[in-house]
Amino acid sequence: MQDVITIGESMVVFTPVSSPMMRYAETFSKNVGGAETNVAIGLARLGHNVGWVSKLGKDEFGTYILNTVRGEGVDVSQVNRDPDFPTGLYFKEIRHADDIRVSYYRNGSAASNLQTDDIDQAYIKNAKYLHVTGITPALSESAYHTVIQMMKLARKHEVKVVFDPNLRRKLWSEQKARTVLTEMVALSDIVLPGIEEADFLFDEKDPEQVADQFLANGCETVIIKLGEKGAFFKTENESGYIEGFPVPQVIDPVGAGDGFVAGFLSGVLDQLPLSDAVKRANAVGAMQTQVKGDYEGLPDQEALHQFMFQQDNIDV
Ligand code: KDG
Repeated sequence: MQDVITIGESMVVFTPVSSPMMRYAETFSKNVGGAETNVAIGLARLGHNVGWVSKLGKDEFGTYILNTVRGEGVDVSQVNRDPDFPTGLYFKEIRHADDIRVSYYRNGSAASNLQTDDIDQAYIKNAKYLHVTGITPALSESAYHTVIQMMKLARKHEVKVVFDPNLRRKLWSEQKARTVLTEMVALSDIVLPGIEEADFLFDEKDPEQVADQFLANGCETVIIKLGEKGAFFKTENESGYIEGFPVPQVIDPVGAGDGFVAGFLSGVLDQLPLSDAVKRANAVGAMQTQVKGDYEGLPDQEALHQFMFQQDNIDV
């Protein structure tokens, strides 16, 4: 039985090394990126059982991603290899920590060919949580149907659905994004939008007001990510702001939101009070910003406890 399963595309990410700009770079580093595997890896490092549902090309890059994710302790038994479509790629220019530019080469990728037939209902039924993001439905019509089907099956089997909108404007139109992400909110138990995403969906910038909109749409728990300021959480019975952890300098912000989700789910799985789960989320998100790479900064249990202990002692 998995604590959490997730579905989505992972890509090989190339980052210019010799110059931050792709047009001048002669060398690139090669890593793995993908919001869903970032979350899965974060959870696995914190000691949870987690599985990933996806498709990869039957190519060298597909093998590289599969080996990397498997090596992090994630169950990859539900990842199919497709000989007819390539593994997706993306390039990440870190011109500055506040100016990250992403170029996708994922149109027609193996994962964008995800189909409802790729889903094993028993795998969903045996999980505690299903994690999905708003990236997967933006990949293609069939990927959209697959992720929606998975959410519906999870609900049918009383598996909690955890949704991070992860709005990626480069992948689809605003109108389509708003329609589909709103549909996904209504199929979710726990939602973790960034404040800009919450505003995008409900035209409301105030965390407390916009949280109510998610609850009115049927979600049980909403956690609004506020970046370095921390987060605001709300359920029918409780709510509150939880301060973020200060970091000396952001090295690479990509993956911080995924780290936040991994930290939160880890706290929930460890049966922490909600406010402590959000505190753990803030810590994991902050730690992920300290290392270059989409998931590389995600801590194991020991590193997390050390970071939180140090920060708590600075506060007193
Ligand atoms: O949240 C981080 C992701 O955005 C990154 O790892 C790559 O999945 C990715 C995407 O679609 O941008």
